[in-house]
This record gives sequence, structure tokens and C-alpha cells, in this order.
Amino acid sequence: MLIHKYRTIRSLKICYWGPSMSGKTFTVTAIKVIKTLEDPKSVIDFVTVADQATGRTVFFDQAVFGFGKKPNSDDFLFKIHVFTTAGQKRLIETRKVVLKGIHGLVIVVDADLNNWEENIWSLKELKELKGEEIKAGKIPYTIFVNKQDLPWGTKISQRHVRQLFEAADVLDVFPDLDGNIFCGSCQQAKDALSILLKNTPKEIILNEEGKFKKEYRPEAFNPLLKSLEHIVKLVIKKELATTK
Ligand SMILES: Nc1nc2c(ncn2[C@@H]2O[C@H](COP(=O)(O)OP(=O)(O)OP(=O)(O)O)[C@@H](O)[C@H]2O)c(=O)[nH]1
Ligand SMILES: [Mg+2]
Repeated sequence: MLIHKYRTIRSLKICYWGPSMSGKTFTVTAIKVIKTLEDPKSVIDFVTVADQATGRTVFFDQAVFGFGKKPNSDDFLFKIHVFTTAGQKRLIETRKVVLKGIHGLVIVVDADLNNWEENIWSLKELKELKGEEIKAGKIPYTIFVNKQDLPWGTKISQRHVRQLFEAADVLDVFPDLDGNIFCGSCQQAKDALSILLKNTPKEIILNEEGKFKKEYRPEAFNPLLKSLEHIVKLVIKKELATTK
């Protein structure tokens, strides 16, 4: 019975939403890199469409990850299609396309206090486009506050998130902040991994199958991975409840 239910929700679409330069592409790329090292089969596809000169996303990035290993098999129960939106204001039409049919959202906040207004604008636009569905509980969400490597006093940290959502006048749409906020830095994750790979002999960090041992995963990756895993779990829970 459970297997049957799972079959009905095999593909999930998760969208990373946030202002330009908040780190959506960087976050999904970092997740792809660590997954490729730890379990290459869990990375089914990865495409990024960026402007050559600026590196900014012009349409979307897409990654497809396997999630939930079937017992005694290399197959996964779910295919997670992860999309990032193009954050530049002028690209609203592409964002509307990417938002179509999403099952869940990871809202990326740019922790740089200089970008407070950009965050507000991005949250307001999300409310305008998907507010009703989110409010009705049809689209679960998690919040990833990136760039926590910025110095204290210049950044938005966990305790400021409610203030930000209040300032954007979106608390009616996102009442459940507690437990859904993950703070991290993809820059720190990248730097920590580079140092580890450079300084540690391969025979220590790789297992006999040539896979990166999870116990060596730099801690900085955890908030990135947890914000995605948490949204996937929320979506599966919701889908199971509605297919009963
Ligand atoms: N200090 C710091 N900078 C970061 C971090 N993550 C991203 N950045 C910076 O932000 C830039 C933009 O990151 P992207 O991932 O391309 O941003 P994006 O949200 O995909 O932007 P769009 O594609 O325009 O919507 C990067 O080149 C970094 O310079 C971080 O954790 N810390
Ligand atoms: Mg991008």
C-alpha cells in the first residue's frame, strides 16, 4: 500500500527562490558536488543556463537528484527535480514559467544586510505569484539564509528572519518560520571541501568503492543539504496525506 502511494509521487519539483546574487546557483551546485562525491548515482542530471559574462542565471538551473534508496537496490524512490529561478528583476516571465507545477520551495535569503531591500522585493513577488497556494498549505517551504560567512553586524542571521518577513509584509503567507530556517554559507562549504581534498590523502577520505566517506563531509554542507532534505520530507508528508 505504501509502495503504491510512493509510486504516485515519484517525481517532485522543488524551486529555489530568492533575489539575484543570493546564491541559489551556488547552493545547488555545492549540493551537486558533494552528492557526486558521496553517491554519484544520486546525481541524475545537472544543467545550468547562465550569462557567460556575469555568471547570472538567465533562465534556470536544473538538477535532478535521487532520493530515498530502495532496499537492496541502487534505485531511488523519488526523483527530485530542483530548479533555481533567475533572480534579476527583469526576468520575471522566466520565473513564472519555473514556478509552474512546483511541489515545494526553498526560499534563499541573501544575508548581506546591503541586500535587505532585494530580499523584501523578492518575498513580495513570491507572495504575489504563489501567496494563495502557499497560504492554503499547498506548497510547503523551507528558508535557507546564505552568506553566513559575512562578519557579524553586516548580516541577517536566524533571529532577524522574522523581522525581514515582517518588513516584507509576508508573515500571513509564511506563518511557520520556526523549524524551517537553515543558516549557512556555500562559500564556506566550497572552501572547506577544497582544503580537505587538497590536504587529505585519497585513501583516507575514499572508501573501497572510491566514494567520499560521509564522515569527512565538511560541516558547512549540512545546512545546504538539510534545507533540501527537509523540504523534500515536508512535500512527501503532504502528498501522502492528500493521497490517503
Ligand atoms: N560571501 C559569500 N558570497 C556568496 C555566497 N554564496 C554566493 N555568494 C556570492 O554571490 C554570487 C552569486 O551567486 P549565485 O549563486 O550565482 O547567485 P544566484 O542567486 O544564482 O543569482 P541569479 O542567478 O542572478 O539569480 C557568487 O558569485 C558569490 O560571489 C556565500 O555563501 N558567501
Ligand atoms: Mg543563479
